[in-house]
Amino acid sequence: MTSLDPQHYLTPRHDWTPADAEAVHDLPLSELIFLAAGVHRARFTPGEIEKAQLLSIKTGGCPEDCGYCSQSAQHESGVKASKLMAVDAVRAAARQAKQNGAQRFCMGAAWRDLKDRDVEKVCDLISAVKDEGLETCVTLGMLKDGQAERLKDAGLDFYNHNLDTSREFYGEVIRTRTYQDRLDTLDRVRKAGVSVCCGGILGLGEEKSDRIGLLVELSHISPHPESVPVNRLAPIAGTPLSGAPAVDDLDFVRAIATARIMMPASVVRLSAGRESMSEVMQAMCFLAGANSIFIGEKLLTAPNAGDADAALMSALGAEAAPARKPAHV
Ligand code: SAM
Ligand code: DTB
Ligand code: SF4
Repeated sequence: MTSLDPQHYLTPRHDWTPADAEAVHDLPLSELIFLAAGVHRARFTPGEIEKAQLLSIKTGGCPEDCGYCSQSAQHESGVKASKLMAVDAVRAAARQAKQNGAQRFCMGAAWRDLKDRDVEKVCDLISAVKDEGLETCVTLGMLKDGQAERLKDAGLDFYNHNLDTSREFYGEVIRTRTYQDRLDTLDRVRKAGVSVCCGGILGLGEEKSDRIGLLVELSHISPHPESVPVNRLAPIAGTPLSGAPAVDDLDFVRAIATARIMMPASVVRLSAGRESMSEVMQAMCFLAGANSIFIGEKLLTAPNAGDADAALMSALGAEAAPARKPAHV
């Protein structure tokens, strides 16, 4: 019998089975959201939403074949490849992000993996962003032993590396790197003492069981990722998945609520795809326990909600503040 008492879920668990997760996911929607909201308020200050700003520091020309991505050299998305940005331009973008209310600055590079020759350059970018008084995050593809330690020494707080979908569906989306490759990189990040940002994408053409499978895999990472981005596919013309059926709004809300319940201490980010969501749908996601967003006009290459967020935050009466955990847990 699935408990409807939030207390039952407050201690992070790593033994979730697909059946346990499905039982939560399939609760009547009002029970599911009420439960998720209970877990959320027990572990965080409700109404506080963390704000992160993305910047693509090296765009396009990526050798990987991720079926959703505008930056793969294997797809005709029209995104032009560019070189790694210079420190001054990144510093200026970080300063602007801070003025716009961001607490974290996330830099993404369209690389399969981090090459040793680029490590020092990326370290300089991390140090510059840190100097501006922001939390730092990078997403640079796969890491080798020793690299995460060097990034940490430069001031890195978070490393983003997503599992994207379930283990079973993964091969339909990406063929150039394995699920295990991703888990190995996440392990290196953790061992270096860098916080883990790891989530996935809904709307790739997956089944409900794949959405549940993704959440189960994330919950088996120990400790749970500190940050769990849940993206809705931003469909990009020219990519193999541009025509994938959109995930139903309420199914998306169910996934957010299930993530909140299964990973009670993690910050759950309502990530890509918000510009295609109504205010009401986003409000349901926050009620269901999402407590972080990307701000600004642009994600990496795709548009983001931008100016619409001021109205959204005001309509929600939400605080532009870090998603803080209460002291008693
Ligand atoms: N190249 C690095 C990597 O893949 O690890 C970092 C950048 S990559 C763009 C980071 C993540 O963004 C992907 O793992 C995926 O989950 C998400 N993403 C990329 N394109 C997306 C899209 N069109 N819609 C939603 N999420 C997307
Ligand atoms: C994540 O999970 N979502 C962000 C961030 N991590 C790097 C990226 C979203 C990318 C959306 C598509 C684009 O801008 O190209
Ligand atoms: Fe490359 Fe990352 Fe895009 Fe995959 S998601 S094609 S690794 S930039």
